[in-house]
Amino acid sequence: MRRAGPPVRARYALVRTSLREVWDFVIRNIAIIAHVDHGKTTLVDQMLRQAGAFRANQQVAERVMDSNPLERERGITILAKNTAVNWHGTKINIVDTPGHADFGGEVERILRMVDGVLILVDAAEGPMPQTRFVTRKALALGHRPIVAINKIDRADAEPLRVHDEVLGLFIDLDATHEQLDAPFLYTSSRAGTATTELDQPGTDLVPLFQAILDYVPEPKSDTSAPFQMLVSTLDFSSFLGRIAIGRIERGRVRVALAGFEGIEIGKTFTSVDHQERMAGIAVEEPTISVDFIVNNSPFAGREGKFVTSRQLRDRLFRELERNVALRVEPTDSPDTHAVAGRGELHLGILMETMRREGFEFQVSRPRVITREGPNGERYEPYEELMIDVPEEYMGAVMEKLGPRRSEMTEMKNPGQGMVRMTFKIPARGLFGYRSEFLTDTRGTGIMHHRFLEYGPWAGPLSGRKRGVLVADREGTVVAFALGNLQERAQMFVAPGDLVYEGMLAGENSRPADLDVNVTKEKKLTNMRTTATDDNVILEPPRQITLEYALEYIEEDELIEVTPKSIRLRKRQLAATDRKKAARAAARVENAS
Ligand SMILES: Nc1nc2c(ncn2[C@@H]2O[C@H](COP(=O)(O)OP(=O)(O)OP(=O)(O)O)[C@@H](O)[C@H]2O)c(=O)[nH]1
Ligand SMILES: [Mg+2]
Repeated sequence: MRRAGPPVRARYALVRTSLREVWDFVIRNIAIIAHVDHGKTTLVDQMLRQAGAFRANQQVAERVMDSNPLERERGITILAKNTAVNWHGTKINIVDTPGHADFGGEVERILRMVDGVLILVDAAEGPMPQTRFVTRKALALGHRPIVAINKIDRADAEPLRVHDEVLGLFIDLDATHEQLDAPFLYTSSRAGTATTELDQPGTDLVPLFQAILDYVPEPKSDTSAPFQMLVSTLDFSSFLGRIAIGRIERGRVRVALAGFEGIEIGKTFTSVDHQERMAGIAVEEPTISVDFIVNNSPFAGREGKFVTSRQLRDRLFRELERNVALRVEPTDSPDTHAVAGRGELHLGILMETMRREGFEFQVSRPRVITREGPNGERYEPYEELMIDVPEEYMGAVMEKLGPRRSEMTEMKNPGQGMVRMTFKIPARGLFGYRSEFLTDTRGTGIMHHRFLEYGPWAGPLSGRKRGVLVADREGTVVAFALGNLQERAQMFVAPGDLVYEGMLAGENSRPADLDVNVTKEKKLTNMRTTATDDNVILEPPRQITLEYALEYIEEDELIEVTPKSIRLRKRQLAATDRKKAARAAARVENAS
């Protein structure tokens, strides 16, 4: 897919000199990289605190760098951000990066802007798939990393084992001698301590600051040379248009630059008389795609401010200005746009942001983006899946992953009753697996996956094992009706919710879909049989989040997203239409 979009009206660029200041100063530029949740943002808090960025009595939120509301709610970093501290006269620019695999491309670009990296590895979990990815990129760029074995305060921490595993990873990734010589620190982001020797507990982060000063080279740009800057990331302002952010390799800028046409990531700005390009930055290709469709449910327009096809289209194209891994393609229908991204979280964050802005829309089931292989055959994306589970659940996991066409590539039994398994699995095979996994391991398992490579199409995969309950009419959900249904189903709706014909009301415990009346009142009689009749005890409905919904729905279903609700529905709302379609499909099947 090519990047498509309307022309940007205001083609102005402002060069942000965030990482290389105009004035001369002793500077260190460092990025903190790690697998998700290994403690990057918490460490930045402590670095800011200990370098005196806050007043002694200042109330500071935890994880200050996770400043946008979605980040705070989910407790994860979505956008890389930079901050700076002054450590005894040295200005340390710190870039906090996201650890989730969907945002790996952004980390890769950030690595081009800094002179050093701090690799954080959880002292219990050890190197995880994303640790491997960011470490590989950092080493390939020639960075000499500083390694922090973090969370050593954890009861299950095994810092020495993890130290060895990190060295093993470096060797695996063909680190140079110099890189293998990386300084190792044992840290607790939470406590704000670092030490080089495990038998001497740390008391503060001084050893970390010292390591940054000692091992991260000074930026080597030459401010008197002709100007050259590599654009590594984009931002957007409605006043300025596209904003190019990057690292100035040479020269200096005193004023904002304006009026550049068609700035893209990987392009180089130079002075006119010295036009030398720098090696470009590859922007990662999307692997999954969903349709964004104008909301045409019977409840359309009730809860959102922006609902028209025009508004939806403009909003999606505007997103392209800064969301570089995203693609938007028009389709045959003006009401539908195919939006492609790096994963369910990447697309889910866009949907969540839009609904908070007041948009209403519908989305289809995600599909993988296939490619042509070397001999013209069909290729699809494969993921590396890493699973940690207590031994007793190993069987359950393997039983489910087999039919999903996974292949185990490694199994380790590091003791303590846990098993770590690594699989190669088609991205399609993972759709809908997370919720099954959590059920199968009673919430004790941990799973992570990230894009691995394109490979030959793995063949057909079976879909959802259970059918759904479909509301057969519009109305208000009644407790009495749910009471009768819940024995054979798990509900998605609660009493008082509004439903329409074709909306999904629950999951059937059997494979078939079932049309049900969830608005059915109890027949009123003069006689009360038993007192309990009136008090149905209802199981709480299943919480449907956007990410859950994306994994859950089938091809003949849609997710209706509004600022207030997430509803699941059949594409064909009328039961009669669905029956007709099912009969037609069966005829085709019989004929073939
Ligand atoms: N025990 C312990 N927990 C920690 C430590 N550092 C961070 N945590 C916890 O780990 C969780 C994740 O911390 P974050 O700082 O958000 O991790 P992150 O690496 O920024 O995560 P992403 O940005 O989503 O990749 C939080 O619940 C922290 O409180 C530590 O040193 N010890
Ligand atoms: Mg973070």
